[in-house]
Amino acid sequence: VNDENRMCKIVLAPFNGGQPHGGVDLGAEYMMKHGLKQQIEEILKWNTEVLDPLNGVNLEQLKAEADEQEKETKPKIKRADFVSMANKKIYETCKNDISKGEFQLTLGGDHSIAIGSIAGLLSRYPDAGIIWIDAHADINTVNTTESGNLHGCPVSFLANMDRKDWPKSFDWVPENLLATDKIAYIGLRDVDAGEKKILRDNNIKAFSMYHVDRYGINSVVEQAIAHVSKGNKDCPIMISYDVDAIDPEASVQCTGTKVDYGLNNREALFLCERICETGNVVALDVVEVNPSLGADETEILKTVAMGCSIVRCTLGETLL
Ligand code: Z70
Ligand code: MN
Ligand code: MN
Ligand code: MN
Repeated sequence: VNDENRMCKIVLAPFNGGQPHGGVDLGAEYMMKHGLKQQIEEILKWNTEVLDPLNGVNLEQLKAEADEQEKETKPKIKRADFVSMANKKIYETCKNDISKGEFQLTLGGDHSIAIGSIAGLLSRYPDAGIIWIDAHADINTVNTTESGNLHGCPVSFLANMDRKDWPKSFDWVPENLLATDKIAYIGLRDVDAGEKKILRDNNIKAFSMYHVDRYGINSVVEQAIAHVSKGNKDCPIMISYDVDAIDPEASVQCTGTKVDYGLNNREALFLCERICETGNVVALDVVEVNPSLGADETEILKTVAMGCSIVRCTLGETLL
């Protein structure tokens, strides 16, 4: 790719229907207000274009209608129809409005939006490897989920697990599925029992905080890259980054499911820098930034600024 003409397509995904908290839909807006687009243009010298797949969709109303209806029906999976609709739009935008060679940056929103973003990425790069940075594995199936929140399930949807049991209202399937040997996790420390079994049964590569402590972040990232690349030195790589991977005390207080003892700030950004350095990173999600959960302006600023730093490091800011 010609360095002078690098294009970053910024996909806004202000969606909160995959989990219980309001406010995570504001994550994209806050990162944009923090100057993310200008930073990408002026510091990194990339061209940018904003895509807004949910523009014109009355998200608040659709969510209220879903919740009203589900008060009576009490489905096991919450807001399946709403999550399906939003992700289909995100998927189609990522698939149709981004070309090979352009960077796909998706700003959430909760982590359910990765169903659409990753499905879209896989339409261009079917053999892409996914590095999933999270305190959680987000691989519950419709049968294992205890919460019914779809932000805890995107990986199982992408891999088409338990497809026959999906709610009828989740009415589309990505054309290119995610193979379970093309994902690696970093940062795990709050994984449900059912998820642990899925990780074990499918032999999925997962680095918990134990492995970060045991081997160090450098070795862990190296192993994650090697695993998802499968010996292809040009294997396209996507990072799906849930900011709750990062330690709340270090910087990320404003997220829906805080878990103690996470990545420190340097570990959190180093992994982006190292994956960038491969020259193979083609896409990034930044999700679960929830400005409405901040106790004060400083907490909000720290979380939002970390979201923006993740983007800049992934695009190469700190590489000399
Ligand atoms: C739990 C579930 C989750 C994020 C919480 C939690 C999932 N495993 N993901 N916060 N980002 O509900 O399935
Ligand atoms: Mn998480
Ligand atoms: Mn939990
Ligand atoms: Mn997540």
